[in-house]
Amino acid sequence: MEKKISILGVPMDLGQSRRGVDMGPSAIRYAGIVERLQRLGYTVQDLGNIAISEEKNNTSSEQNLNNLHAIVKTNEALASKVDEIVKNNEFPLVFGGDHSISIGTLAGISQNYQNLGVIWYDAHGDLNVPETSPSGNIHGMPLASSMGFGHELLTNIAGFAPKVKPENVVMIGVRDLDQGEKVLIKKLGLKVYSMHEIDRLGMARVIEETIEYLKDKDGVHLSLDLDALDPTECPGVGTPVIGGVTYRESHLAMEMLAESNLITSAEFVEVNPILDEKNKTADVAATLMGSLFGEKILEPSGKKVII
Ligand code: NNH
Ligand code: MN
Ligand code: MN
Ligand code: MN
Repeated sequence: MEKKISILGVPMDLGQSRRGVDMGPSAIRYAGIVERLQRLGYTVQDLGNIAISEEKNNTSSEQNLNNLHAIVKTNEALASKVDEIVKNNEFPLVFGGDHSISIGTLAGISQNYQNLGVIWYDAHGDLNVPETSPSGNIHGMPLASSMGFGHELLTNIAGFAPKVKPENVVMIGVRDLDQGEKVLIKKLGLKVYSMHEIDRLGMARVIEETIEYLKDKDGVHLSLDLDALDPTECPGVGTPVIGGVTYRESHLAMEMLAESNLITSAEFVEVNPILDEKNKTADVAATLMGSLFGEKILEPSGKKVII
């Protein structure tokens, strides 16, 4: 893993319907993430937040794509910033904001890899296109968009498509899919560890298999939606789904990914402090990041942290 980490906040809430997720980056910073990563020996620079565009939609061909233009504009800016970070040999660590920002993160990262792997850790598939979306919310579309499915303005961020090959994607934690998403999963033959597989195999085996599946990629991006975790442990998310991954399982997953040394970029999204209980969800996000970057219970880290 790169020893230099560059943090970018994206206070985006236009990809979904609940206000407050724009405060996610602040909440994660407040949880002490910069200091935590510094204690682990990294050089950390916080680049602050990307400005969110307020551009209005303008044509009727853009139905069921709420706030399309603002999201496209913001993602273009995010993509070039992330691209710059990767080209500087720094590890891009992006804080959301809602999951629509993943379109920009992946657009920036994928320019720098031939064969990028992606781990989509989420209760949802995020595989909708405007024709299948029940909500018109773009945070339900980023994985489809990044594989080249959906409105051209979304698939073509940074001027090229697709960003990710379907065979390079592993989905973990899925338990709420819309009809069209199920069809796309079948059609593309996506690798999915739904809650059913996690229950049966256990998280250790799921991550072992994921590592094995992605080990030959030239980079692996982790896109972690906090709603993958159970709402009892992560209540601060806009679309909670009962029966999620536990904190311990997620923690183990991050430790195993750290040991694998495969992860080359990451984003943590959908933290909504307004819906949270005492910043619990942001604290979980920060702790998971600690583990992803190598924090271990039995190794000194300079300060007592509960992991
Ligand atoms: N599938 C639903 C939709 O497209 C919900 C998506 N919500 C998410 N995705 N939080 O991760 O609107
Ligand atoms: Mn338009
Ligand atoms: Mn998501
Ligand atoms: Mn989700």
